[in-house]
Amino acid sequence: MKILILGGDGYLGWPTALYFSARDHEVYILDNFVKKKIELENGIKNLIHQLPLLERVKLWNSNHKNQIKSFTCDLLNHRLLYELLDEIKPEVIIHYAEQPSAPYSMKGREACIFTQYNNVIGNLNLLFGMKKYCPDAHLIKLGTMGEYGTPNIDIEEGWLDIEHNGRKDRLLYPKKPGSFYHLSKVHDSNNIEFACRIWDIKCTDLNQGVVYGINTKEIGEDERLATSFHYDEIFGTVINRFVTQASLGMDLTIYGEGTQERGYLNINDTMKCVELSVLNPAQKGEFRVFNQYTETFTINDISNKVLQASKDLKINIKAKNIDNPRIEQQNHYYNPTNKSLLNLGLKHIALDKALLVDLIKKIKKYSNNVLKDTLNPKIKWKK
Ligand code: USQ
Repeated sequence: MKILILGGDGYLGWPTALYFSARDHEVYILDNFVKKKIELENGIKNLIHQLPLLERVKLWNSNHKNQIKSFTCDLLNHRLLYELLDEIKPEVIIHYAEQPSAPYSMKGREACIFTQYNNVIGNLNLLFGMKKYCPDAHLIKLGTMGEYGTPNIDIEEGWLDIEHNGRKDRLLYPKKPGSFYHLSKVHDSNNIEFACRIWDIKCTDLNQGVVYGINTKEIGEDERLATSFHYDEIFGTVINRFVTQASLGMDLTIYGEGTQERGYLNINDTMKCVELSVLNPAQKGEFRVFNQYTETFTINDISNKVLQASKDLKINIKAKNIDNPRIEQQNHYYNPTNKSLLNLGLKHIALDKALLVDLIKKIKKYSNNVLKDTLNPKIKWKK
């Protein structure tokens, strides 16, 4: 299939490009490198020194007959985006090209507005471009489990059957997100659902949980193909931060009581979930939502697992509860479903001790690269 990956330079976009190229799909990448700009502006660096995208693509292409093609394009530049959609005529569009950090979006007015403008308008430009140039393409949009927040009822997959005053309807699930970033994804979901309804676009919105892991089978041990693993307070997700802290012999930073619960998945399972969505497309006019996580944990569950793995490696650390820089519910009900991907055959990787030991060992090799200062959370939800 002709697959266009938006945000193909990112933590997930790059391994997704390699995953589909290795499976003989025709892969096109598009990126505007804005994440790299945010890294520079905030003095953060990913763990492994990366080759620039074009060099990575060249390296991959030198060993594969199926060549990845890469373009620099900002989704905010709708004319260039339209030209590329017209030229490529993709059958599948996998959309990762958004500012992905909740803390960044809470830094202040400018970062918040950048996040929402970049994400929401970029996504709208894409929808208008698809309508005109590739109306039959299947849009696979990376949403987030954080769109739902932590409501006191079971979390369904995007939709909710409601009975109110004796009448029934199937409506979009009510959203209660916890940051301006998560809100941007809520706005995207609403805009896409409307576009499916009026223009017959087909979309799978993947409400993804918190991803962890450093590499995939295609990246293997070749660090020249490394993806952008972050451990800092802005782009580092909690498991990736904890294993980095463990590898440095530092105590784990539990925000607040650590009782907050979320859905998690391994980076390799992201690839599998996206592939299942590609191979089982939505229908024309359908706005389909899959909850893309494989296990749920509290922060305390995760820290206990990381502490046990550390003990095996003779790393003597503990977990420390620090003031939660975020405003989020600490003790809450959490019962989401992920049955759609399971029904399509998803078999998941478990977050077990062996996996964590391996991850800590891998990260330890790069401990000299870690900017320790960037591990401490400084961005607060409430000033
Ligand atoms: N947390 C800690 N200690 C840390 C870092 C985080 O206790 O050192 C806690 C946070 O308070 C939060 C939880 O870990 O309760 C998850 O935080 P996170 O930074 O790992 O993830 P989050 O900000 O929710 O965002 C990440 C991705 C985002 C994606 C989202 C999925 O950055 O792109 O949308 O995970 S979800 O959380 O399901 O919305």
